[in-house]
Amino acid sequence: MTLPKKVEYRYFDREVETLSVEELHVLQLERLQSALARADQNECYHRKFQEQGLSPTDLRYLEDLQRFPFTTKEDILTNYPTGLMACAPVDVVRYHMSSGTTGKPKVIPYTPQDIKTWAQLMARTLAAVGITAEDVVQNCYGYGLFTGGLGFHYGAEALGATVIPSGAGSTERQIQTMLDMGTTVITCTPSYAIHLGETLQARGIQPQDLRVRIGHHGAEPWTEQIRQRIEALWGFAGKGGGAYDIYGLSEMCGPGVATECQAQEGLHLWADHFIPEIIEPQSGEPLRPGERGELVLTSITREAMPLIRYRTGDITSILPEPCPCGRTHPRMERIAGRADDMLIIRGVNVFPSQIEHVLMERAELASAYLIVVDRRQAMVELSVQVEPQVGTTLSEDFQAHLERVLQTKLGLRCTAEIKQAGELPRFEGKAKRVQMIE
Ligand code: DLL
Repeated sequence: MTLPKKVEYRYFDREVETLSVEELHVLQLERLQSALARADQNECYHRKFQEQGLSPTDLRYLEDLQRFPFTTKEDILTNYPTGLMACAPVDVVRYHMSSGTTGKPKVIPYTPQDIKTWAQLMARTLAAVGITAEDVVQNCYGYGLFTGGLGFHYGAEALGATVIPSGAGSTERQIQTMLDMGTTVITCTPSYAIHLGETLQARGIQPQDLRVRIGHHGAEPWTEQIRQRIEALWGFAGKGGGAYDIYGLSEMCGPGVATECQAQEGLHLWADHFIPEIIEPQSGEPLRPGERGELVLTSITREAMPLIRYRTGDITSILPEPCPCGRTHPRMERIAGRADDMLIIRGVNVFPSQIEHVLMERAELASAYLIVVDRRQAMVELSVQVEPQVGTTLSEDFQAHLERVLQTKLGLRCTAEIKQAGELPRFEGKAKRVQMIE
């Protein structure tokens, strides 16, 4: 019998990452009190607190946070561009912007200290998946208003790794760069990791021709099946690495709020900077560890724009068991999707990630797919467009079979449409997997 290889867990700041829960709570309380005091200097927050008859000094225990009001995306947008800022404009050294689907973007200001904190958090995040100063990180997240590019860039530099700021897209150039420069880590969305991997395969480049051993992927939901596909395409396991999930949102800093560690059993949420709560999305009532609901985050070290009880819209749960890596920061399960991405089809709720889960279990299907929701008739119709892997011929009854499987697993009738290999869209940044026809 071969025993599984023992993982040597890496840390950036072991002391902080393994603080006892009591020590973590003491630190959180102290930081939360000053974050509330800081937020209270902002007119809008001050008014919100007053309306509830609260002042920052009313927070004596961590549990008191639940008495404070939620902050929503609408709060940021109605105070566009910088109405929620808690520092003087002269103290801002950078703005990022996160575009919603409609209208104005959310504007996120940073002080010099916010940039430093973020870089340190990202260095910690990268180290948690096994990246070291020896690594060559090819950063294929978009640079610019999106936080992915600069977030990974500063973090990798703070770790002492070598960064190639190659940005999103230009797949042929990305491949040449990784071959020539001996890239050992790629950072990009999971959908781009698939696209890049498929392109390598199509060019006849084998995993052993490359030194890439780690992929750090986030900015969009992805399933365990996609992880397995990425790891297989890139041959990560054979090189002692893997494909790891990283979570973040511009409002909190960008990437670096939570990451998987080498154990790949949930994402550690850095609780010395962010306090998580899980609530029932409709009622706002708190949920217990293990129960799935909306993630609410309070940033306790952000200077330029602290956010108190911010409703992220992301659906997850806090995992109650300790992690084998020894980190004490709470773990959350991978994000199932955003509450407002949930599809309600003829009364059945379904997340696109649940459909992805079913599709990606079929080895004969390529990783590209498109979910089409047709709302033109009173009866909403759901169809799923898929394509075979290159060089695979699907059996004649495949379509009917897939429709049956989807119906059984989702409890929902839906049509499967088979496209030609390579016909469906590929993505360089965040994938758009759902098309609405209204
Ligand atoms: O996507 C920050 C980021 C960049 C995270 C690179 C990871 C890697 P935003 O553009 O503001 O920021 O989008 C944030 O993306 O609320 C989630 O809905 C989604 N999201 C981010 N990471 C994940 C993930 C960046 N690992 C929004 N799994 C969030 C699922 C994710 N969804």
